[in-house]
Amino acid sequence: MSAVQISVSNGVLRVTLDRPEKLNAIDGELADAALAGFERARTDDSVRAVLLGANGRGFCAGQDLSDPNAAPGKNLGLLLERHYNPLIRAMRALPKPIVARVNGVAAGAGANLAFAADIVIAARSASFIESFSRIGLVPDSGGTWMLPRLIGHARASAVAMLGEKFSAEQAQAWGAIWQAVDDDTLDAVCERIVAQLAQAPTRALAAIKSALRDAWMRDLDAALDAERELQSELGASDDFREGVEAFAAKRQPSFRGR
Ligand code: T3D
Repeated sequence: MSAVQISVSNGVLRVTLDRPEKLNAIDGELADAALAGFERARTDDSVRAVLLGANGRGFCAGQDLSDPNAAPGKNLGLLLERHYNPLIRAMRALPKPIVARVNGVAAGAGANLAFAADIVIAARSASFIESFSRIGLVPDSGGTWMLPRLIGHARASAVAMLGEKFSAEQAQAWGAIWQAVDDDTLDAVCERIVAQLAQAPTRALAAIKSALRDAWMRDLDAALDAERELQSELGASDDFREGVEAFAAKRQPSFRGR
């Protein structure tokens, strides 16, 4: 049985971590299977949005600390290069939106996996912990890059150095996630959002994702230039034509992602 379940329906590809007995801790197999899911999302034209979730009581406990490949003395940099970095790169480069459904604790690389999604919804009972410093490591999986951008340097320093758990509500208040929702509404909220994204103008969402991501490295002039280029492309898209026609006709648009 695979450590990750992958399925596609109604334009949504679901990547579901499935090692519940280990709180979905990441080993090489799980990381590779998740990467294969995002690769399929990239190449399958029927996929217009991704839902990243997990089975069991936790979202993901980060690196499987019982994995001999990650034991003290091993070259962890190689492990990152082989498994974690390709996964985070694939998520950030995917020209389709990713919704993360965080149902319980998200620790270490598990937290940063969630933060690499475009929209993060967490159950109110869920929590996040940058647990790396507790075992003598630095936040990886993009954490050092993502955290200060999401929550600011002061909070990023504290959560990374202290390694204290913070709640879904705290994560929302800090801007690390989009929403903390009542536990019994988590599925409904995630399904509604991912279904909406799967009906949205996919090329525009891809442009929004890349423009926002790249803006973190650009000055205003470069961002204005990038917006000009993207808008030139989108202005010629079928979905823009449909959006404008639907607006004029006072009807709901039917976007096809083209
Ligand atoms: O190779 C490298 O190391 C480089 C890459 C690093 C990336 C990283 O992610 S480093 C960070 C690794 N993760 C952690 O340090 C988190 C360790 N886990 C915890 O701190 C806690 O378990 C949690 C906060 C995640 C959850 O706490 P709690 O109280 O809800 O559950 P628990 O009782 O601690 O854990 C439940 C079971 O899951 C338990 O097993 P048992 O005793 O029932 O047989 C526990 O050992 C196991 N488990 C939890 N986390 C991991 C794990 N097993 C393996 N690896 C884990 N990360």
